[in-house]
Amino acid sequence: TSTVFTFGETMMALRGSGALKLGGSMDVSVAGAESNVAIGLARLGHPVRWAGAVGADEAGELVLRTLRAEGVDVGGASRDAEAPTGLILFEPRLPEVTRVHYYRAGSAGSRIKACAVERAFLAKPPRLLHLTGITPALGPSALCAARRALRLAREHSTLVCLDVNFRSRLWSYEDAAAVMREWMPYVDLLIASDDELPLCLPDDAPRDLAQQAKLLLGLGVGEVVVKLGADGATVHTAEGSLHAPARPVNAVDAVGAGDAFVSGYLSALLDGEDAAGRLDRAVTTGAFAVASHGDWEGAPTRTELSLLGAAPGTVVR
Ligand code: KDG
Repeated sequence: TSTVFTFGETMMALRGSGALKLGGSMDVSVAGAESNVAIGLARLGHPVRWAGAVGADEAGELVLRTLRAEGVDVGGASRDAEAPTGLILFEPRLPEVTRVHYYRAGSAGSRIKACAVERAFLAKPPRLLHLTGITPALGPSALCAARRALRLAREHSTLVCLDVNFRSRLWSYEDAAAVMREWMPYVDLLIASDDELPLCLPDDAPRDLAQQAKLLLGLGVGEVVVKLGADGATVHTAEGSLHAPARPVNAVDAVGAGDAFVSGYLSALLDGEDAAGRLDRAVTTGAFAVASHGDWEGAPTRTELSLLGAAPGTVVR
């Protein structure tokens, strides 16, 4: 059985080395917030199923082949013969500033069908469902599929994790807020950056983060994890709040750090770790992502987790 079920749009990713308009060469890979989490979990040894949709094209083959190679179960994925796999370009414009360009409108991933998600979910009812706020931004079909997944999770007592991941290029603040607010009663574990919390709360919510988290707990969310980037993260539960600083690393690429953080958090949760253990693994996997190029390439295996504490200049022989 797959312990974790997730889906969302995974695209072919092209990463240049400088300003895009100057041309040059690009590296080919894949990127998608949910599949980044899936790969992170698979590397840590957790069975995980990804059930997104790709086009019947070579880019779609690349997506499926990559996930398969990483040990992610893609048995529930679907192929759409009438739409292409989406494309994302990463343009490192300054050492620590990357521009993203999407070519994904009308893509196969955005046209994912609720019935395909339902089939993939029911084939192996999971312990945990992971969704992001990117999927409902992709279009009505993807929104409907995500809603179906939430309903199935409720029917099967599956734990629901939602990473808000607001993408202003894909939809408006108002549209995102309407969906996030509708979803809150279904969410057991909410993960968001500090500026995303208001999207999940009524318009008149207080500005204080701790008060916002408390309101969310009052709405029935079991656990609120606030990502603070270089300042670490804080988890709020009915028992109280706990903060962990970020692990210091030489930052080379922040893309994918949030997803890596989520995979570490979920991994520790599945292992039965307490809040401190969950945060510790999350800031560790997040740091690995920041210290490596690419969305998911730097994700650690279990034995690699301890490498982060090694002194600079360490050679592991
Ligand atoms: O978190 C990184 C991903 O979000 C990004 O690589 C691609 O899924 C993506 C998106 O929609 O922005």
